[in-house]
Amino acid sequence: MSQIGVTGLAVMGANLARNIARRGVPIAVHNRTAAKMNDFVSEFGSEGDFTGAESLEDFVQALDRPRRIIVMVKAGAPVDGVIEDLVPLLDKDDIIIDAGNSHYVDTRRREQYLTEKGLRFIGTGVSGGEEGALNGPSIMPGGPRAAYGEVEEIFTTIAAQVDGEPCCAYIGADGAGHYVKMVHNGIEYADMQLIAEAYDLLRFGVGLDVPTIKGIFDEWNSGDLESFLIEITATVLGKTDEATGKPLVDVIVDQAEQKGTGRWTAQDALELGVPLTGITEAVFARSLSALRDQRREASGFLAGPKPGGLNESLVDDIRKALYASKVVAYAQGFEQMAAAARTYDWDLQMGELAKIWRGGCIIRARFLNRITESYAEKPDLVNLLMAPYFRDAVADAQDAWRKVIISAVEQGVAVPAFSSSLAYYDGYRRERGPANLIQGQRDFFGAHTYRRVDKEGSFHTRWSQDGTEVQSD
Ligand code: NBP
Repeated sequence: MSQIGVTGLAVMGANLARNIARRGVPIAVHNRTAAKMNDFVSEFGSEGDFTGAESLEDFVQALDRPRRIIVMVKAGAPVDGVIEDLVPLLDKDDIIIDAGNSHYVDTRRREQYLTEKGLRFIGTGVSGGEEGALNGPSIMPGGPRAAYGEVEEIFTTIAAQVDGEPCCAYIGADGAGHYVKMVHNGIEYADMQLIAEAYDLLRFGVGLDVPTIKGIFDEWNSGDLESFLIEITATVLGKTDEATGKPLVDVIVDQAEQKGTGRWTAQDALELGVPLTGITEAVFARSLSALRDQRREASGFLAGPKPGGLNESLVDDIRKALYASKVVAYAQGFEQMAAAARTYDWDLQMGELAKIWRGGCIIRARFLNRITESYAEKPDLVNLLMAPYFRDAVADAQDAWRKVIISAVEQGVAVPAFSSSLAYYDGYRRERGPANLIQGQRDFFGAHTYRRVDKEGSFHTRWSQDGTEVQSD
């Protein structure tokens, strides 16, 4: 009998199944299109104890009870379809694990539905792409804690390991795991956009060639910015296109696609009222990149400075600007998770989250240790920028950060994530901002009332009458 099963053998499910089998865990495998399962078993069957099942019935029968079934199919309706097909075949307390990129709202709904049916549901985020799934991903499981206890050993064994600790920890009830994975992906969007802006400035502001920029990213990867994304940026920049002999980046179309997790993160930030500017700008930047035909036309129509001529001394300032903006993107992402924890009643352990992102996942970075340390020092930290380490890091970087943004604006190089991060920083550190004026305007046209700094209560000025102020409660 198999200890666990995986249904859905596209790239992620196949690699996760191989990862599990390679750790000596007997595993059953299934795919809607049976031929894919048969091909999989022929190719990788020697890597472990696989039981291939052509039907869902055979798959379920091959599993020890309580059954543990990982569903790794396309997010959305296919997950519901697989759940519907599985439910009549399962027994009380069996566990369905949705390890795809499901929206946390769907996960909450599915968990409630399956609980009513006497089944248990774990919605788990899995990060690290195909390579991570095979060699050790970062795993973010949510659902009933007792159910997690039944998969913990397998999950922690297959997860990436950093300093002897698995990059897997129980996140919280119902949709918490998928929520945290969603924000992880949002941070990934911001991180990628910031790196792209740095590249753009180096390339078209400073005027460096691609091999030189590759070298700069290699160098940055040995300092505070050390991370998977900086590392692969250097690798991508170092790749030459065989057909043309040009750097591969120069023949790749400049339209970034998206599968939706960044957009979900931004949408939820709007719902929660969290100022998630960095991630949201990154989503919008991808949307703008998609307008390729319009951009092509506008490039010959709209006026602006021609980029170029920035001094090479700006290179290190760009590194500092990237670091400071990245701190802001993480601060905002963590702020959003804290707001979600309050709203959805999850006991999220912020330091633990940073810890399980240190390995396996796309945003793995040296920097994450600092986040874990900051939360260890102050578990109720309201914002990462208020941690002494990050306060000092941003203070050190801020002159360079401002200089880079000023130069970018002068040169006409769009740096939406750099500049929105700085705007957030400047807004956050203001004791008194300009929203008093907005309240005055709202009271003028809609009698929405305002509060005063010197008295309790709500007030309204009779703007279009005698101009006197009245207290409304
Ligand atoms: P895909 O997202 O491309 O999904 C393909 C799989 O879904 C195949 O096994 C396919 O079966 C199955 N499937 C579909 Br489509 N509709 C189905 C249905 N109605 N009933 C049953 N099975 C159905 O696979 P993936 O790229 O491996 O990703 C799997 C999950 O992991 C997704 O949620 C994805 O967002 C997430 N994820 C992906 C990555 C990554 O790097 N790719 C990283 C992290 C998370 P078939 O063979 O019969 O068509």
